[in-house]
Amino acid sequence: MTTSEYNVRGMHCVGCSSAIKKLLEKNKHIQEVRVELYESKIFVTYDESNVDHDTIVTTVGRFGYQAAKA
Ligand SMILES: [Cu+2]
Repeated sequence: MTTSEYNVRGMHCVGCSSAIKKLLEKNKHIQEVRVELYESKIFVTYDESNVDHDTIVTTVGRFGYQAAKA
């Protein structure tokens, strides 16, 4: 497991942050998502042999949010 930090654009409220968290945590290889709403950051803990940077960015992007590795 490893944890990566991403800056997320377009995340404005608790609804956004919980949507992002739920969406990512549907992936069984993602163990935990911690959201810092006011810093526009997420911290994703995942199994790096099954999940990569692109998977995380694409998943978040599906709801119209733009994630970039911090
Ligand atoms: Cu929102």
